[in-house]
Amino acid sequence: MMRMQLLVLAAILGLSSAQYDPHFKNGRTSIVHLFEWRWEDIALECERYLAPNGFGGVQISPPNEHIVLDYPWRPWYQRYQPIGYNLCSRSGTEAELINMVERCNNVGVNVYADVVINHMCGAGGGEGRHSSCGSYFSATRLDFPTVPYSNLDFNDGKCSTGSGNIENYQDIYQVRDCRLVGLLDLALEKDYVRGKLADYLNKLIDIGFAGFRVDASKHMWPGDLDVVYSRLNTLNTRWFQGGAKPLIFQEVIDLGGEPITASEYFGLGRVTEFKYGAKLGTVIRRWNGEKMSYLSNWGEGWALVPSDRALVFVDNHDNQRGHGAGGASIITFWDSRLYKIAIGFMLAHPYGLTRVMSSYRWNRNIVNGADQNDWIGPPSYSDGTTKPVSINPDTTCGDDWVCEHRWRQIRNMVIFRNVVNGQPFSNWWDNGNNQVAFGRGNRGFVVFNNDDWNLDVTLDTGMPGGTYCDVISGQKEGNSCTGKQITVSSDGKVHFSISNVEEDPFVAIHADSKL
Ligand code: QV4
Ligand code: CA
Repeated sequence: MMRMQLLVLAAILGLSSAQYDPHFKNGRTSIVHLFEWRWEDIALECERYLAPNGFGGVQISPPNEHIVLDYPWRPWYQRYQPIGYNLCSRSGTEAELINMVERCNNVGVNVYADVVINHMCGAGGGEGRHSSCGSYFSATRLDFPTVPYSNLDFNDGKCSTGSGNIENYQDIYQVRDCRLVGLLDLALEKDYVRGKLADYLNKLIDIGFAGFRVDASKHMWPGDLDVVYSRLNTLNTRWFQGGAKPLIFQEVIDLGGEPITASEYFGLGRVTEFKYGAKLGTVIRRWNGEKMSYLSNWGEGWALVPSDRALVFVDNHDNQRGHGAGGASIITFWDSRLYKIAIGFMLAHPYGLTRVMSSYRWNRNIVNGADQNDWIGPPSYSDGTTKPVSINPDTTCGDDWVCEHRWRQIRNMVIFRNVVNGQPFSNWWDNGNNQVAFGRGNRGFVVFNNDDWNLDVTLDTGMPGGTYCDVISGQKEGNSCTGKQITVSSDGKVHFSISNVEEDPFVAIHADSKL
């Protein structure tokens, strides 16, 4: 009885230190994925932009040693083909990585690593020292001496398909024990392999990482992951509370229709909710008769995973270029007007732990719906090294770095989410079509017009009376407003008018944008 009560107590107290918690500082609420950025640039960005603008954390590209591919030339995806767990990568050296984590943590911005632990490089990866740290390996002989892994550490014997690859996603044994697109599949049932993976993750935790995106989690057995996670250290107490566990968000693509579901991984950590961007994209594109008014019960009401298990995003590094899953409805920076609406909705809505994508531009070449240039890596010099992220005088980025997170509308909605944190979803209104509005208690209110006609309506906002600055068309600067001014009457009502042809057909006000 006593023991039982203690266990229950431990479970309750443990909630805040559990692997679902991002451990954000100072009331911050969102993660930004700085895809393919160099460590030095991320350190600078934490100090000069992310901390001052209230970003809670950054997801980085895989920090471990990876294959270097000559054909196609230095594709971004070479980083999803590990050679070992040394910490030199296309983004920089181990010293630069450590320096970055320290500098980000010192300004209260958490760092999450993308960890690739399901596999090593592709079976066709050859042999030699063609890797980011120059370690010898042989994909042909399944030999990775820098770990070391040998042919005993892979799943080949367990996979029953003729090709050795996953051929049928309806067969859970293939999905977990065969090769994902030819990538050499690690035997996570082996204690030796589990130990190597736990050592790698612990090295990152000790450096000061706050958690992990676990790549290809669908392709690993939940029981094996459980053992690896159970061996993880708690976070570095230089920056985090004693006993804090790393945030874990697992890449499980579950759009329905497969026997493996995201729910199998809920006990282990959060999961990436891929239905979120696919469905929201369909609504905002107004495909299949979908309308924004249907979003009144967005979240679990749309069969999304429970909010406290969800890591949500409009697009990710795969589905913005046709990899992975999500399909044509996914909205990206290429459709910037719709993208701002989608991100604005995501950041205003209380559901899920939100991640903003930050991309680079590449030469798209779409033939029959497929991008022939989906492999192109980050902006680079001719020797294949990544260009620094340059910053223009107007604070946007140059050299083909898109920096969505620096777009005024997106950055200001990241701040909006912090200001309304913990407030309930309230005062929903819709016109039965694509004009919708909602509040977050008495701390914030948003209105969207995604119809082909003007919006003109008086709404109950739940906000205290006064004049507020719209943070989409501009923002509050000192005591003035560079955008639209919105007057809330003493009873909380506002008359909104939003033309359908405005650059950004939505408006957002919050407690800190009051003039
Ligand atoms: C090729 C052939 C195979 C052949 C193999 C032989 O296509 O049929 O067996 O050679 O060696 C690249 C190439 C791919 C190539 C493979 C191995 O694109 O053609 O196979 O390398 O050489 C990224 C890219 C992949 C890339 C991979 C490794 O998206 O294209 O493969 O990196 O470089 C599913 C999963 C999900 C996954 C998603 C893409 O459930 O987990 O597919 N998403 C994650 C990452 C993603 C990454 C991986 C998983 C793998 O988000 O970026 O794949 O780590 O939905
Ligand atoms: Ca596997």
